Amino acid sequence: MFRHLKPAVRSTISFRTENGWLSGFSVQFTTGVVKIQKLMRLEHINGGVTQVQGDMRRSVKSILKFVLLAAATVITTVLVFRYVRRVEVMSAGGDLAMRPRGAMPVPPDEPREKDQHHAQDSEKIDWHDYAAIDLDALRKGKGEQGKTAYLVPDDTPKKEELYKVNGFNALLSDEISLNRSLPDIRHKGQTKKYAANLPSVSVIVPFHNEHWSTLLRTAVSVINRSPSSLLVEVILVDDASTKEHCKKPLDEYVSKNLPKVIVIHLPERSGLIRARLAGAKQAVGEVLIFLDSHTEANVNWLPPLLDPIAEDYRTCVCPFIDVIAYETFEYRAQDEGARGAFDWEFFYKRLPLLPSDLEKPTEPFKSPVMAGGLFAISAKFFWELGGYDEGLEIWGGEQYELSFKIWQCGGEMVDAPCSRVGHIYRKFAPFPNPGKGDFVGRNYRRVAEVWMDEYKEYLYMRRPHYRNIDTGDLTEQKALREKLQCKPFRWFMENVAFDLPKKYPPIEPPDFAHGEVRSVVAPELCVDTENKGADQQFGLKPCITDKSGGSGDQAFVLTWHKDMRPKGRTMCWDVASVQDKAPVTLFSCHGMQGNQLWKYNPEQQWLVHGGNPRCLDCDLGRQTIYVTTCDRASPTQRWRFEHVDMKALADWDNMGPK
Ligand SMILES: [Mn+2]
Repeated sequence: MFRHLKPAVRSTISFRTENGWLSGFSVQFTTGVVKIQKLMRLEHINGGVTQVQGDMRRSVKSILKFVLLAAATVITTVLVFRYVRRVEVMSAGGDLAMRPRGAMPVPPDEPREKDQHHAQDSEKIDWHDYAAIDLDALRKGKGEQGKTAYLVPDDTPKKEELYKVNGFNALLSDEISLNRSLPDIRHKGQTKKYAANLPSVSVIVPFHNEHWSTLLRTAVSVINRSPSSLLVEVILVDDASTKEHCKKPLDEYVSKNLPKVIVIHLPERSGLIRARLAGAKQAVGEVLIFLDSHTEANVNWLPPLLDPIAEDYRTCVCPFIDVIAYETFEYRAQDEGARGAFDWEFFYKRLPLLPSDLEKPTEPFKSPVMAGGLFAISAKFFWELGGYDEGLEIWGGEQYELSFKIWQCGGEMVDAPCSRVGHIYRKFAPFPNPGKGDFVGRNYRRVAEVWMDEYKEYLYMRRPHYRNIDTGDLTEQKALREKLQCKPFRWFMENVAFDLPKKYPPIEPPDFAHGEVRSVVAPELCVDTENKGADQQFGLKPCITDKSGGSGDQAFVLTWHKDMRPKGRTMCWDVASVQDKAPVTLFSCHGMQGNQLWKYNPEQQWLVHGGNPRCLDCDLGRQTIYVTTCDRASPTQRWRFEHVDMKALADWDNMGPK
């Protein structure tokens, strides 16, 4: 019988180590007792024979003893913990005081195989630190609750000086508490539970000349909002900073105030990628979490990152990245989430969530590539994958390298909507180019050569000079791919990033038409945006090709997206109004048709707008343009598009976004 009881009891005891999650604690305990009662009842029903009943009484006795003992342990623990916490919280008044860590230190668990389900691993608990949440809710002051903050006065030379070297309002940061409170902007109305048995964590934060208070706030937020039983260490990797505070003052501050934080100083500038590797090599946690050095971990951020890894150690998990405004330090959501992707120049892009993702907005969803700066991966899997390619320089391409490796070599990548970490997106990049030539291009080529097979040609088509960059030795990377029997890139494209080519086609389809758009009835007039910007109307001007020295913006492209763009710009002709003679304005191209859908009809010489078709028309006297009901008899609705690709037009229905 005790064999049956063990799991329940063990879970209660192990729960003691989870840093006093009090409410969950009593739930756990009650569950344990209920389980015991259930077992007893079961035994009673089955045990009709006297002897069994005798055994039963002894069993009941020992169970009761056990229950009492367990209850006593639990109550004592709760009381002691409450006391300890209250005392330490009361003493934690000032800016630099942090909530206690290691009130009940727990050594990191022995590394375990995480790729199989174990019965005791399936138990889920509520990991929230409600005491800390309640305390945070009471905090008031500058930047508290993630609210917009200001400097008074706001125009000091000191502010400018710090802005210049950081790209954000660092002076304001100094006036905000290191352990400021943040708004809980997760989905409302439910408390998600995560495995009781989660792996231990090393957080790795590489930095180069990071500002004092933003760096420390990163570390403090991680410590305060992570269950101390899970967090082994925070490793700050100083990538040969030149600012004085990054050296001795940091070492001293950390050793005095932040026992879980370790600082590594790299002897020479190594770049983001190698700094991350240096941190990872020293880390002892089962899971490595990489963070930027100007971030803030939000409430209960850790369990949602770890739970999918506990389920399968080959899953890499990214948090949702929230926005910390560079000017005001306001904390807000970026959006409702999207899947990471890239275009064929390797710009990071995003793809919409799939319908199945939208059905479960709080569940982790698969993402083809990570944004790069913030993610959790088991150390075991990271090193199986060889970490990052050590041949990558400074920064650039590493998020693709790791993402492709993860997917192609048997892993999976997900974004966890319930794990939120704020990040300061800088106003501008304050650091000078490290003077290493086109290191980004070199990195891209290394990644393409090792992982992308025939798809690398799509990159080279757009950046032909990549073909001539010396990548250095790739033997080791290729051997790794061979050793791990990684899948081809085609598999990745067809199964993971399957909707990427629709939005970012490897080969751009031909445009339907391009050149000037000339009025048939008044052939001296052309459509001209005059280089106007968003939300501005435009109309007709004398055609500039008719006389030399004319200026304007009269070359247009009816693109394969089925929108009308001034050549070389990503502004689109947009009609938002349904009224008659609705004006045409410019708006950022969204590639989603709708208000920006245009088609050229070469027989009628019409430019037709929208799904509910109306035709481009003009007022010759005022030289304005608008859309209105199409009319075969109207001469002012006829336009000559300079070059028309009749073959592409004939294939209209098969082209472009659906
Ligand atoms: Mn950053």
